[in-house]
Amino acid sequence: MLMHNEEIATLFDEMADLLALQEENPFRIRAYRRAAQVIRGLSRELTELVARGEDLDALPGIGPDLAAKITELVTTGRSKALERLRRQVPPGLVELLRMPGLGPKRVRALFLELKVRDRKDLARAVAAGSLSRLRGFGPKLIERLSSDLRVERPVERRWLRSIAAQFAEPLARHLRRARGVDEVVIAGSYRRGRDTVGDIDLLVSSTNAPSVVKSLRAYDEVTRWMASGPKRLTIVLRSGLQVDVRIAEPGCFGAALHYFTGSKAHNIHVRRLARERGLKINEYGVFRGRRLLAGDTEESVFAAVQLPWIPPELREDQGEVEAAHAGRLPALVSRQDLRGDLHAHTNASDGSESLKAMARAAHAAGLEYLAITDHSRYLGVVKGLDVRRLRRQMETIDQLNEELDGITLLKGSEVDILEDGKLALPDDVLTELDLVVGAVHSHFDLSEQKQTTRVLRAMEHRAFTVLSHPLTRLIGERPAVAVDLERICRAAKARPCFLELDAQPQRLDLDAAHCRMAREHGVLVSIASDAHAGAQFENLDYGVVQARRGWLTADDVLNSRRLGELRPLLRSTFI
Ligand code: DGT
Ligand code: CA
Ligand code: CA
Repeated sequence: MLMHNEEIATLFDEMADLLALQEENPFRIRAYRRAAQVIRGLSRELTELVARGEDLDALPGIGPDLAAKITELVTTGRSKALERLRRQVPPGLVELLRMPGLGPKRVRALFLELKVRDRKDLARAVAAGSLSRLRGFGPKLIERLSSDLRVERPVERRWLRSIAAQFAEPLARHLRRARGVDEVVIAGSYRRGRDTVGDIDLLVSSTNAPSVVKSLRAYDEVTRWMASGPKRLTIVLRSGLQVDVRIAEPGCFGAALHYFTGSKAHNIHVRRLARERGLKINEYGVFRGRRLLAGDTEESVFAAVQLPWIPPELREDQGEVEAAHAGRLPALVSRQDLRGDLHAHTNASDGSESLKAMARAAHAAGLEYLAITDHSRYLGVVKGLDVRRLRRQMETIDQLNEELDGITLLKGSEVDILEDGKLALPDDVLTELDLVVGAVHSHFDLSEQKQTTRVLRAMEHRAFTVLSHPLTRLIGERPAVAVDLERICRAAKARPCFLELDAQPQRLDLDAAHCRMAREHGVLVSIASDAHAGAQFENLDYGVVQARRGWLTADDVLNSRRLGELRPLLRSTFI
């Protein structure tokens, strides 16, 4: 049984939740949360580290106790401590903990005083009006809970693309090794780079379908065979991820790839274009009557309808077919275009590695510059830097820049935008920085009018450089705040300052449509890793995919500039 990092991290998060519900020692709880975060940032599987007998204690945030738990999970697939905790806490309480507004304290109160054990109980208690008796449950919170309870959980489960990748990529690699397999591509929404995917569509080019099926049978992560034909199978992996597998002959692989990459709307548009030219397109090729014109490569399929190849990220029928037809497809930004990164954390705030380690990792990721933007000290953010610590960090950065080769550190801060639009650090220190990344971390529920005014006011600050994760969404967890992004774009253009595409896979914020909006307003976008560990410069790959979905070219991206070009742009934001 192979356990993936994501599964281990999820179990650690669950441990933290269960401990919190028992009012356990906050340090222990935080240790599990931090371990989960560190594990998600690792670039190698823990299973592999354990198998090689490597020292897990050496990982940041992992002490001997957690190391032992990881080893137990990896070798036995179980954790006795977790099973004990699960027996002690009613399972429905953990789900309640995920409802906005409910932390461990409130869930405990619900359980102890009203015997609420799950969502159903909670709905009953809300309807009976018993919540108002409890401390810490104001009318606003009760109203919010009551409306959240009315929304049924969506039946369809979508997966973060980054998490689906951890299960889909190893399967693709496994199949590539099967006899008679030419090529394996993950198609569907995954290939189009959507931030979430409903399922995985795996396309295999092979003349030997039985060998592909045999290889699938030998893959021990498959738990369920749902539908099975000689060339079309649906399976479910242990993680719960569903995978549609299609096997295509090499001669029609390009047509199948185009068909199963989608989107459906894009396919329909291209098919209509083909019909107007007296052609027929399907997953087997492009035909005139019964004569096959094209199909082995995607390029040949597009060429048959007189179109250039369209990058998968654009295939949403959002004008890409027209643009291709007119020869006006944008030259999309690629990872190689990124020269630096303007948002990263160290262990001075909530990151897990030192300044120097982050600088080295950025250099190893091919970057020329890295802005260190630890959190300002303010409410929600633990361990944020106050003025004294920030100044000391700035001095250390100056010293490091003397000694480091091939990478330049920039001095920055991720500063909270307070409810009234003020920044959470004093002006004098802000103006000494190379850049100021402003972010909303509180008061997510303001009206659109108030939220927009708040952000616009922050952007007026003379030292403001980049608006970080402008929508402040967490995919699948927290919706976007209500802001008028059109107005924010206009203000950013006039000011000038920049918008960020935070590339953490769970944020990917700006989203694709808003990237496109920024581009149309001529506002440069900073594709930023928001790395909290050296391994997380990989986030940039996800950010680039999202930027491509937003039609961005290298010119539209702030950090595609070399440092020499970047510096005057950063300075131009100071007023
Ligand atoms: P997902 O899985 O919800 O994230 O989204 P997709 O785009 O991966 O959708 P999926 O898995 O249902 O189908 C994969 C591709 O197969 C889809 O992007 C286009 C193609 N496809 C599926 N159904 C149809 C259809 O009825 N007509 C056409 N033209 N294409 C289809
Ligand atoms: Ca799919
Ligand atoms: Ca599918």
